[in-house]
Amino acid sequence: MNILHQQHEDRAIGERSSVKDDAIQQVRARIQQATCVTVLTGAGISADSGVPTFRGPEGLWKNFRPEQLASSKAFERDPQLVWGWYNWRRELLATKTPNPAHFALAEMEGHVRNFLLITQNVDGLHITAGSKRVAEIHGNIWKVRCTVCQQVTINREVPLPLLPSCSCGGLLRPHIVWFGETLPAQVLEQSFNALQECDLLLIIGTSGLVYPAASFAPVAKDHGAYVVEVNLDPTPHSDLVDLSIQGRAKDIVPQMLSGVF
Ligand code: BJW
Ligand code: ZN
Repeated sequence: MNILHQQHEDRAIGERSSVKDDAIQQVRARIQQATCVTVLTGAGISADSGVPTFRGPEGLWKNFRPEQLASSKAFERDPQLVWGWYNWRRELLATKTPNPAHFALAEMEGHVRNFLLITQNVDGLHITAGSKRVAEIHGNIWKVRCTVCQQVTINREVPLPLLPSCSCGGLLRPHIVWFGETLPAQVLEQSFNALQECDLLLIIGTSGLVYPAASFAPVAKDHGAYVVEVNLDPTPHSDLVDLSIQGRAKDIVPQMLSGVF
């Protein structure tokens, strides 16, 4: 019991700064030893750039019901309503820039031989920050897809017409994975390969509630990876991971990488 308690204490590293410094030092050592690193990010990393998260007191789902806006049924029922919501988000995102956590991860990929950044975020901020080895598993808000010919194109027009159309005449939709839709097979395969091969998995700013990303921590752990979580709050994965560091991504992530390379 004592050992379990101690392990729990070790994992749940909160505001005690010397303990947190030790934890960050441990992560630095793990990064230095690792030849294969995988990173999973969620809305929390972009929260530090002023992008709203989905859940929580200020989250998008507080004011909008996911099934009304983020499902193919909702789009079939009322595409103008759905495009209105995406136009609002595109307008907001057009004003946002990457923060030090995005930049630190972009720098990290240049120093690790096998590296993959898996992101659930659709905001494109990792790519703006310079990350190249990125798997955007839920799509990208700056891409549109034709519902008829399926062609995907980059489109940064803000706002788009409420019923935007493709050159073939078909209705365009956001190139985003909605609830009940499957993730693109190629990025999913790439992600599972990286999770199974990595020595170190860093999980940053996700509530760990949405599948299949919610299964990534157990998959990596089962394949022998050392798993570190960075989040403002405890998550359903906090007891599973090797190290759970509580704090803001923009502060913790650059500290984890500082002086390592
Ligand atoms: C900070 C911070 C700071 C804040 N620093 N940290 C198995 C079991 C049960 C259900 C399912 C299952 N398999 C599939 C499902 C159904 C469904 C699902 O998971 N439902 C759950 C809700 C239960 N999954 C799907 O439908 C997926 N499709 C699929 O699996 O297909 C096959 C299939 C279908 C149906 C049945 C079975 C199989 C598709 C999921 C697509 C999710 N899409 C969304 C919306 C896109 C719309 C859009 O953006 O326009 O993607 S949902 C939303 O949640 C968005 C996010 O990417 C995703 C994850 O959210 P995230 O990133 O974790 O954000 P938050 O807000 O939840 O958390 C933020 C965190 O940051 C918090 O922890 C904060 O504490 C922290 N934080 N500030 C550090 N500064
Ligand atoms: Zn088309």
